[in-house]
Amino acid sequence: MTIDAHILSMLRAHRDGISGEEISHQTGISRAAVWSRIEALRTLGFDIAANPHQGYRLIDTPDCLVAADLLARTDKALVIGRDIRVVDQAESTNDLADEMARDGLPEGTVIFADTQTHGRGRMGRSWSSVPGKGLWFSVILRPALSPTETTRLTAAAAIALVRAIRVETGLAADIKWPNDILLNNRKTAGILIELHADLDRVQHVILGIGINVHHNTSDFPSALRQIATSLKLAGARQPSRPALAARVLNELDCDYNRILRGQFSLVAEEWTRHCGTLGQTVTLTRGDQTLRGRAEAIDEQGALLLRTEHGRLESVLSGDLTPAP
Ligand code: BT5
Repeated sequence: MTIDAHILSMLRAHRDGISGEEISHQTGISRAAVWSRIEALRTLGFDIAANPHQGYRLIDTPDCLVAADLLARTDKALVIGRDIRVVDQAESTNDLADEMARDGLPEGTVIFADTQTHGRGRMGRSWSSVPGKGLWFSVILRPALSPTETTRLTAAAAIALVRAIRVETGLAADIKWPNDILLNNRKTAGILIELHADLDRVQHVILGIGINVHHNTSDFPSALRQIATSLKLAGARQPSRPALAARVLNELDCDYNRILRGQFSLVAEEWTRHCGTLGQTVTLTRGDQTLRGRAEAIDEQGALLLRTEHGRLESVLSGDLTPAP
């Protein structure tokens, strides 16, 4: 953990205040150096009060993403969030994370961008990433899974997002298979898994997540205004991007570790409870193929089980669903 992250973590743990001396003792830097780090944090927007009796007290945190702040909030992470970086702008955080993974950065490293110029969805679609309005980030993972098993990661990310949104905003989101998080039937978050793999072994996986947080309708490109929403539009009162970011990482850490421990069934159970797609008759489109059927469950790989009109149970790993007429 960096010194700033350590200081923020102590301020959070001592809401009534902590002395400069104690911070200096725990971080191993001088009291003058503590004061100068506090000044630096104030410049970033952290409201930190100082008085001779109570010491330093964290009054308020800015809505911007600061790596030290996110690290301080995820300091119990087993894997995800061990290293967190923030940039102002990226073409796509999935590309940045991929480069970082190829450079050997460890799994669990997370990269956030305040905006993306070429944010993308699946199959080359674009992802709108307005500056300062949402969370656009990617996580490097190196799971011991076969390429087809990585579908489990989409399910894990989906339930982590549902939980994080509920805890931070009180809103109950629905999962639309495979990778959409919906509020009031509109998309508020999307998940993009990209693999770097050999035939039967995954080298690394980049898990990209986009969440619309502060958008008003006019912040979306016109083509999205009928289909997209944000936490704010769905009724969240003053959602905080850093609090939500840290919560998502903490929840993801929990679900990722469930998968590593062979407990995907727990993930699947929770996914089933939150998935609005199950029980519906749907049309699945995959390239120029279409399939109509009833969405019944997900299997142990994370694939959707679709009962076709002919009674066959098809297991599908990818595609787009629309309600069947
Ligand atoms: C997704 O694809 O939903 C995956 C989105 C992943 C975005 C993250 S942001 C961080 C990381 N870096 C990246 O470059 N990407 C990831 P898909 O299911 O294919 O949905 C794409 C479709 O969603 C588009 O064709 C639009 O219709 C719609 N869309 C685009 N931007 C949106 C937004 N901000 N909110 C809601 N819907 C959006």
